[in-house]
Amino acid sequence: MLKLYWAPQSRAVRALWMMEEAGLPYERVLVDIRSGDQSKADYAKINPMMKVPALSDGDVSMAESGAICAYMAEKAAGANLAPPVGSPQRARYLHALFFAAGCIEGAFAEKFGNIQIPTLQAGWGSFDRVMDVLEDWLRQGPWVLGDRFSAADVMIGTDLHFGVRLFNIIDKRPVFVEYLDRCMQRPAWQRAQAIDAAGV
Ligand SMILES: N[C@@H](CCC(=O)N[C@@H](CS)C(=O)NCC(=O)O)C(=O)O
Repeated sequence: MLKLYWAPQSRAVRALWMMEEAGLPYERVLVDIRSGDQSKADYAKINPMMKVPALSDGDVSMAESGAICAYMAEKAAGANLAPPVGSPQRARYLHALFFAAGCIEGAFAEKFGNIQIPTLQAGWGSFDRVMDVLEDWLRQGPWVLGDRFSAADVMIGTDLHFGVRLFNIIDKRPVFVEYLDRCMQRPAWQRAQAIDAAGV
């Protein structure tokens, strides 16, 4: 049985949404990060970074929300959450997944920490540049890959939700607002948000 280690109101909601999109049976294991559960030895064996989300699948376990989304897209192949290996759409798909982890996270850290790093050295360039790339990708829509919804939307959609709706650090560009409206209409998003709000 797949086990998702998660905590409400955290980055784990990315993986939660992905599990709901994937549609395979899974068990949720609450890791109370506000009480320090993530630092317990048993959990450190599952994710040595002692953060949520993490996923275990039989004898193996993994972490990093983007990797979990990619893994689940392969595992639940019938759910059609990734373009086929070798297809041209894989280029944007992989780009977007890595962009979320490598560039959006950095851009958020820049904003939250009010840090100034020369664009030449910052792996994400700059917050504004990251937002411009996202807007460019989403302008045509409806999804990051055009007509095809994919695990990349789970990552990008959750991050835009964090930035635009929860933390108010991203301007409400119409392209972002309309994209988020589409994300919110997905039943799997709604189930994940309901679980997250219930907190159990
Ligand atoms: N790069 C990780 C980040 C995960 C992360 O930062 N999780 C936070 C919650 S939003 C956490 O578990 N914090 C608990 C701690 O650091 O003790 C991912 O994308 O999965």
